[in-house]
Amino acid sequence: WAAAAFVAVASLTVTTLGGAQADTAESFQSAAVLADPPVEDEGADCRVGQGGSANTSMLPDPFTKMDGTRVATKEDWRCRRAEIRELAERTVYGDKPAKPDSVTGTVTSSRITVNVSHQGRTASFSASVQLPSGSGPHPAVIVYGGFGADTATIRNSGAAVISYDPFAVGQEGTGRNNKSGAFYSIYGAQSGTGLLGAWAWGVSRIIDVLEASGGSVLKADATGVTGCSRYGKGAFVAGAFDQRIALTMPIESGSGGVGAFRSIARESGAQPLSSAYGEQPWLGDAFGSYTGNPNSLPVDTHEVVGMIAPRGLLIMDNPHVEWLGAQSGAVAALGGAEVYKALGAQQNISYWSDVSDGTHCANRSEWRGPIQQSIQKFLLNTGSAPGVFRISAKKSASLSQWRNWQTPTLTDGGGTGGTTAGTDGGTTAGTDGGT
Ligand code: MCU
Repeated sequence: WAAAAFVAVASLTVTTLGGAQADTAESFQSAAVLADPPVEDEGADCRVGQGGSANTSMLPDPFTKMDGTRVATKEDWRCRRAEIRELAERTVYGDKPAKPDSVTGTVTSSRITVNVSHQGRTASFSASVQLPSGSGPHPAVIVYGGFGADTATIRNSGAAVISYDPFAVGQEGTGRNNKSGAFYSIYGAQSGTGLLGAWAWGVSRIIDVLEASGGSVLKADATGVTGCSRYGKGAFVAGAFDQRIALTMPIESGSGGVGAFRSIARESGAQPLSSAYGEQPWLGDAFGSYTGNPNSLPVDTHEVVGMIAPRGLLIMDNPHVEWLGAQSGAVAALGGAEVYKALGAQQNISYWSDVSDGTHCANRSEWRGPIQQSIQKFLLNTGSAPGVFRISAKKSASLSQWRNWQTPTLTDGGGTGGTTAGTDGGTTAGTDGGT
């Protein structure tokens, strides 16, 4: 009953804040923010069964649960997301373990240190910090590597830049049996988790330290993540696997990143799945069984996009370099956008491949606006999200060829919202406040 009372207050506040005009994205976001501080994995308590392999050239239905029933409420989505997470770990990325036994560290205006210990093993890494102007505490964007990241735009938008060296957590250039870096010091050199999962784990540990620091320099509840190319793959996976990340901005992530695996396999010139698997141990060891038959994957990346919903997501792709498989990026974005729609948060996902310069990881003027808007909306809580799909004509995509399922409108019923849906069919919060 205490929980129900709290929900009632949260719903009431949403109504007051949003008013009758509030769009659904606003209501849902505000409700999420007011109801609870975000946690790394909201579905950690969900029970997930074995699940099987698929056999379909279409994108799997994000809304059909492992037991064959369909998601009907926003609360249902919570544990469906947990199923997708689990399937993605088992078949694509490898396991991303929960918070280790101990995570400590420091946050200053120039540096973050992270010390981890777990079951007798220890590891440390650090990241540099550049603050924006003005007085703090500031939100921050974790920037993978140095590639193509427009750090000036990030700071001009009012967020700090945390420069993250993913190789300190998962080193490139190793074989699959002798992986190294902080993650593998803790979980073993033969861990089946690929570098993308390891790097995502490192991002989560940085956020643990931000939380523990009390937020005097950098806010713990306003973190974004970005990177280009292999670091775009990394940013995508980090955002999917930590629900404390308010804004995810993968750039030119290609094969092994946002691009739908089924689509990559059919997109002319795109980096083949076997190449993305073999070039570096980015993907988990288990993905080796699927590079030749992605149709048997029980998940695809549109559902990894869905794991990010309803949080802020700005996917940027380059249509000029075939290897980057931008068409498959658009397919995944369109498929994942259906999860955002179902949650009433359509404005929170944007996709943009309509750019003129073909240079890989160029600093592009077209993206400055949407990056700034996204940072302001999702990290500073001002203005509105870009909410656009600008798919280059060079790499156009349509979802109808890729799906044989329809998108439900999820109601608020079932525990996290009121006990009945809003009378308008779900575009505003329930009026009964959960009583
Ligand atoms: C798009 O990301 C990768 C690509 O998958 C690799 O094949 C290539 O070698 O490197 C790209 C990258 O990270 O470029 C900076």
